Amino acid sequence: MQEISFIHAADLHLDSPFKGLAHTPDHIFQEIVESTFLSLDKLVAIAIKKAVDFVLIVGDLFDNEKQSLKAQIRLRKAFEELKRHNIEVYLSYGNHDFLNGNLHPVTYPDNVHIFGKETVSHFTYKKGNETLANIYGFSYENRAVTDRKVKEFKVINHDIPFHIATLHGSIQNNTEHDVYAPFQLSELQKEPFDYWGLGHIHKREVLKENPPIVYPGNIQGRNRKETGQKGCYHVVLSGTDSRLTFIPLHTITFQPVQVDLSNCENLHQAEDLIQEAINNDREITGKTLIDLTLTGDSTLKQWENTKQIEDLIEIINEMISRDGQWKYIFHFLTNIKKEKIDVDLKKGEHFLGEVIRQAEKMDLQGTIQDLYLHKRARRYLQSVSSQDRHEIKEEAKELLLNELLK
Ligand SMILES: [Mn+2]
Repeated sequence: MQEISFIHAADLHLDSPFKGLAHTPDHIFQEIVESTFLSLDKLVAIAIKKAVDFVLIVGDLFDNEKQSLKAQIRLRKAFEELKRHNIEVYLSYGNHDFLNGNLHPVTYPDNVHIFGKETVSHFTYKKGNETLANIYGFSYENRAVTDRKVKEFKVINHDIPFHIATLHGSIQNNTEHDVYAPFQLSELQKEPFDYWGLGHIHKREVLKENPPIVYPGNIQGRNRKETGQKGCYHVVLSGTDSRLTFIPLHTITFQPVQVDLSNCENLHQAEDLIQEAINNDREITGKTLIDLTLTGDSTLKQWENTKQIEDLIEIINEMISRDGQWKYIFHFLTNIKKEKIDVDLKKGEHFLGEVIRQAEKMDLQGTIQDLYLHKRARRYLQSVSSQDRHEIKEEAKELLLNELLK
């Protein structure tokens, strides 16, 4: 029976600058900066180990459209290594590395097939004399593709056993990412493709199983929103079924950890509880950047105001970051349990009551809109979810009340 096997990856974001993590210790930051490249090396190693027919990379190979020279060279070496093992590569560029932004012309070895236009086209994959698959795709020529590219995907030559579509874009109702090349699930099922290899959304998700419609997610998390294991899919298609295996490629994970310090009387106990939570968290295995949330009451608030929590985290970090398999708390926030005072104050016909009422009415979106419309700033900003907005407002309110009630 005919069979093909391949690796499906997307969103490598090579040479991501990780600017927000520059405050981590030097040896850790060096590893963070190198992490996207190490994940690429792992991808190559796994493709060789599994002896796949080809590798699909569906957009955003580079973090920036200017395409860093270092990333290009590392990628070229990776492709050369795959060529030595007779593995083909089919790639397209996405919104982060759109074609017209590239500064350094680059020639990859001839096992690499690039979708060089914004119109959907295809390559035919042959194994020896046997024609096995058509692979379809397109690249972003400019930063945004808002057309419904899905309409251009048509199966060509039904005599070929496998048809694989690649698309860098978002399912229509996605609110967390910019919506590019939007599609609805039903649209992807109109043509008889055997596999939809998607890219753009950094969270791994199998949208549909038969035939598979898959976001592999990125290969290395880049910030506290990109948590957990990251990697690619190893896919085997045969005439009758499809087998998908997720393969982790990340070098470092981002992991949220929550610790409740409500019943904690002193900082020694707090230290114990935090260490314990980190040690017992089964999600934390290798090198991990920890995003810590501490819940507590007025005692925690006090420790925060006197910067003792910051000191404590620094001490813990010193202990957990030395090891080869280091861990590091790179970000923390406190979640002070609402006390009843808030509710009572809100009703009051006085200044504090007015502050609370105004804070709750405040239109945050309107306040920050200018920043999001700013030509340069908006490129660096992530969208603010309604949850984020709520948290920002709550934090601001808390801050005001604390200062006023001192
Ligand atoms: Mn991306």
